[in-house]
Amino acid sequence: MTNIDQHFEAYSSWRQGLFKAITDFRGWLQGQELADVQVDQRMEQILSTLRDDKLYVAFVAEFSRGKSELINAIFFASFGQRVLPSSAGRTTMCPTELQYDKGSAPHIRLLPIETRASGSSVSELRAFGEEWTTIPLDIDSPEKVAQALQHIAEIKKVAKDVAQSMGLHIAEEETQNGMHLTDDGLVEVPKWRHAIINFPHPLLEQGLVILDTPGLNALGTEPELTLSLLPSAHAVLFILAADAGVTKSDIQVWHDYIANPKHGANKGRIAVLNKIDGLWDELKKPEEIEREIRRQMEETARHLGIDLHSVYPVSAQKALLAKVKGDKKLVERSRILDLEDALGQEMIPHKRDIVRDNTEGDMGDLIKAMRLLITQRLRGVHEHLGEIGSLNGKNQDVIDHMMSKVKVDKEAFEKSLMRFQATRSIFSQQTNVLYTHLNLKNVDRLIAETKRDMESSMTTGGLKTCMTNFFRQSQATMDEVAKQANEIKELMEGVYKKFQEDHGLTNVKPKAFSVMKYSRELKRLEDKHMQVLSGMSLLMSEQNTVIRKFFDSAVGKVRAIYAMANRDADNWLKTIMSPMESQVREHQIQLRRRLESIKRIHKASDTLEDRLKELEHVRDGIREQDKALEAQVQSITRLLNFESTEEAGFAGVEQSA
Ligand SMILES: Nc1nc2c(ncn2[C@@H]2O[C@H](COP(=O)(O)OP(=O)(O)OP(=O)(O)O)[C@@H](O)[C@H]2O)c(=O)[nH]1
Ligand SMILES: [Mg+2]
Repeated sequence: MTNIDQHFEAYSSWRQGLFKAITDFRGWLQGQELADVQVDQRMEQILSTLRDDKLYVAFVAEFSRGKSELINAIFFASFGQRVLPSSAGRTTMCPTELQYDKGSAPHIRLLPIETRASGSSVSELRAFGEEWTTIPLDIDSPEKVAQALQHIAEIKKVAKDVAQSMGLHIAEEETQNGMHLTDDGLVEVPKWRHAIINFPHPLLEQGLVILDTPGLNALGTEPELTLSLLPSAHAVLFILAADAGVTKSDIQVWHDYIANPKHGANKGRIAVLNKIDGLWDELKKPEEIEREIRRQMEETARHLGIDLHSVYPVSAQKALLAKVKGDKKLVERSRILDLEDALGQEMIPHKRDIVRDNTEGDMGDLIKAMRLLITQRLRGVHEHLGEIGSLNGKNQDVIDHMMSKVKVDKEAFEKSLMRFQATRSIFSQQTNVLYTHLNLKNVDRLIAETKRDMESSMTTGGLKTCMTNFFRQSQATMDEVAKQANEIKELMEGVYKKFQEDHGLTNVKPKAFSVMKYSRELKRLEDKHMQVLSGMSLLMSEQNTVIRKFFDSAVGKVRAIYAMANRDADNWLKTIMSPMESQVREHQIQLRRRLESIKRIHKASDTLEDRLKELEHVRDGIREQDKALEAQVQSITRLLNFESTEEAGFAGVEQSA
């Protein structure tokens, strides 16, 4: 087991424990008839997010720094040989995702570069199998696997205008970034745009997704990668090579795609100084070599503006060799284990916190609703008990009187119910307004307008204004959404309050709908784009590329933000009504029960004692339920606070370390 495996296992067992606890809770709620359809649906949602939970780790660098070799060394040494192609010069020609879906046989899927011309993004094309070339992988033969994966390195020659129509940047000179020209006047371009490898591997099976990227040349050409895949990765490894030193273009990649200048803290970002074996000069003393490594680490840290301890010196090549040969000394000398440990420590807690926060929020709502329901039931029984108890020794007249009182209560409640139904129609009118703001059609209209304006804009400044406007309007719509959501909340607050006053229902405050998350995401996108643009001095011929990039990435993301807001608003609207509805339903049942009891006593078909006993029995049952609920909640809360697994997980790591 490697260090990564241990971190991952601790995380996986935590996640599985949580999954089991929530599944048990769900079963219990069903058994107790505490869960209605809506509660059950929400539990299912929470569970399914926990189930197909993915963890992304990306490898980014200039070409030939050893990204692919490092992936081989960290994750695929047990395969006994190099899995991903790694060689001098530009090797990986397209972004490559390694993952494992047990549902399909091992294979590699390749998206032809020509699909760039269609204007569809990679994420849009994921769902269209016929666009991809799929090649099965024969896992029993490492040679055949390595051979099949050579496709990632394939290039092809196309005419200049074809390359341009695909939005690829052509380098005029050998030293420039971009696609190279050949002697016959053609352009060498990657054959594939994106690759997805379905590969059986224990970590991949548990939800790890590894992203290998080509050097900067291609990075710059697929904006989806830099603006969507990388920012959402739970860990990004940035690789430098000791033989090349820190070059200008390394620094550029770091600043443009990885470092987060705003927040200073580069959470989940790790810098690797690879190829330290190049410094293992046999004629030098170990201290001298160590000093040289340290000097390079310091230089790296200084150039990247990070802490010295955040730079991990390794030799990917020697690590792979050592692991394959089982050479412990060399594994140690390659320093790969320190890096693996750091990777585990950066990425897994980061991911775990995200999962915890989401689950905690969703479960918190559910638990609150369940507690409320039990409190209400308990109070109902107490009132009922009091009422029956007071009948003791009373004559028929008093009982008659009481019965008519309950009847009056019931009628009053039914009238309120009618009012409640009327509010529902106002509620649905208001929600329609909310949905109109969030309608994707409006976003699409804004997108079309922006595109038109950008295309007719003649200057870099003009483009900037168009982009700023686009983001400003997207933000303004979010503000409208916030206003409308607040109105709905106030409406519901009024309804809740009236019910409480009239019928003594429990005090429930409807939750607010916050758009902060989306606004922040919009702002982040805006900053990112403005930053990219500000670093450019554009020639007219490059403007089209910028527009394309913008539409490929930012616009798709804004659309996705809106889609997410739509879904969340949908959930919110459901939750805002449901506590009220379940309370009303409960109250109705209780009123019916009270009436029934008194009726029976009135008709002398039941004795008072029998009735009291029965109610006490019901009350005790609810108390038991309450206790059981708290026990379940406690075990879930403990898991969410990492209490039990934290101990188990880290003890495990320490023992074997
Ligand atoms: N000496 C030495 N060479 C290494 C090491 N890691 C990688 N290399 C070599 O460096 C070259 C580039 O490695 P790759 O893994 O292809 O680099 P990459 O970053 O994936 O490059 P692209 O795919 O072109 O972006 C290959 O010839 C590797 O054998 C190392 O630790 N030491
Ligand atoms: Mg590579």
